[in-house]
Amino acid sequence: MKIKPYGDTLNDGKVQVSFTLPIEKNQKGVAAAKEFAKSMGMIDPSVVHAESIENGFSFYIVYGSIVHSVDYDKIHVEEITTKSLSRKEIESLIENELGRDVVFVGASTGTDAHTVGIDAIMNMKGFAGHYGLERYKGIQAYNLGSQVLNEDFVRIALEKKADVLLVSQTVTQKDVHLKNLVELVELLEAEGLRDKIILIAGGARITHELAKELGYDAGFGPGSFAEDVATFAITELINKK
Ligand code: B12
Repeated sequence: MKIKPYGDTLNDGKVQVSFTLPIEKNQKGVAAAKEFAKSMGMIDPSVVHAESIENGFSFYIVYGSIVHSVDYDKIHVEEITTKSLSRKEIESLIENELGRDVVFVGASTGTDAHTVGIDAIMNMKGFAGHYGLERYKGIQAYNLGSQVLNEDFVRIALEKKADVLLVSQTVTQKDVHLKNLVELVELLEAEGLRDKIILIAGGARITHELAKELGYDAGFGPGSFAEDVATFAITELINKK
């Protein structure tokens, strides 16, 4: 099945893009934004928003049509297939199937200072009405915060006898997230720990497919909640028993 973006009428190919240009906001800037959209293959682009954001910088939103379509049937992605359980169901699983507390250790690692994602998954109050792991009976959740070096992360994981490691990576500039994520896998392998723990990555640009490629058990992107992560981890621990 071939699909195209949809704006006004089905298959009209309407898309909207936004970008910043290193110039003042003026009519020349608007014309430059339009030219830029045309060179990206947009037909009849119109600049629907232009705004000055800082001396010498301006922001644009451009709306237009594209001719390309995608064969949806040919698209294959690796996804997590476990159906997420509720917090109560997860707590019962831990009690009945594992009979002990499960230790989660999480951090935003390397030079990454973004904490909101890992907090959303781990903190007591959680995110968007979904409580975080700290709230779960039967889960001991240690959130180490941000800029935690891989060496320290592994050391603390050992000290806490972690069952599950949660790694958050937001900044992807110059592929720093890939290097950092791979380095952690190598460290865990060197310590003989990799097979003993469930290793999970997450972040705005992390997919399950990418995480698997890098040697992780799972990857979670935007829109993930604590129950998705806990369902996956606890199910894996039960399967490993
Ligand atoms: C807040 C913010 C900051 C704050 C962070 C404060 C803090 N305490 O976290 C500050 C100001 C420090 C900051 C700094 C920088 N930032 Co910043 N920041 C953001 C911003 C606005 C929001 C990110 C956020 O909180 N999202 C909300 C959370 C809930 O979403 P999330 O992280 O995706 O988390 C969800 C999932 O991904 C998943 N998840 C996340 N982690 C994990 C972990 C696990 C284990 C699991 C299971 C799931 C999971 O679950 C969460 C809930 O669903 C974004 C832009 C944006 N609007 O997204 C830029 C953004 C992320 N920042 C960016 C950049 C470039 C930077 C800087 C490099 C800027 C600079 N030049 O200095 C620095 C880097 C600092 C550093 N050393 O890391 C870029 C990243 C681009 C890229 N891909 O590399 C973005 C996208 C902005 C942009 N458009 O350019 N930033």
